[in-house]
Amino acid sequence: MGSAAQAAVYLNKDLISVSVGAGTSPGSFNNTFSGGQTIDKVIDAPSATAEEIHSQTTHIYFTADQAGGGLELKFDFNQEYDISTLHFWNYDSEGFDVDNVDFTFFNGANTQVGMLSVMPALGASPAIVAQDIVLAAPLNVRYVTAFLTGSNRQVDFQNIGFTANVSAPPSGAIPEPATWAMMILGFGAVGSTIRRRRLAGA
Ligand SMILES: [Ca+2]
Ligand SMILES: [Ca+2]
Repeated sequence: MGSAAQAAVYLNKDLISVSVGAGTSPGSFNNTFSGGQTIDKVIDAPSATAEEIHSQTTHIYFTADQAGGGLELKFDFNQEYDISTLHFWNYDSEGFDVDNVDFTFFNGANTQVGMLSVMPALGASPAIVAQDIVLAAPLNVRYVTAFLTGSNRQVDFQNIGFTANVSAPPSGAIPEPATWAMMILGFGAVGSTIRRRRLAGA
């Protein structure tokens, strides 16, 4: 097996997808989707160092009805990556910025492989650049759930991004047929456990 590390890549809409999760609390998206805009605004930064000027066409702005409510985002990386840095472009004033993000990381079999809570820094003004948060190596991540909240119910930010390397394939290469069967069974069991937890916590 070659051991040469592949170059880290910045994961944006060219490589990953994002959707609004069913765990999003009751609330309003304000002008976020005005004029046919989509949630892809979360992942449209061309690079980890890109600047973005805040406007109604570049930001994501959610207001929860109740304190503690927030916006849930579900990322799908399409394959497993080892994440090294998280990038967060926050709004520039306390009255609307994101105050906390709970990240949960899952591998390609939808098994949880890590969690992280982040209190992101305020963005700059007028050009917002990312706060870079070095992660303690969540490995083999395909799916990420992010739950964003503001202490005053306001959630306004520009982008979320990830710098990562494609995960190495499992050593030993091709699984035996019996292993595949176990993986499929395991997937079903994990999926139902997660759904039960989610319902219990709702
Ligand atoms: Ca954006
Ligand atoms: Ca705030």
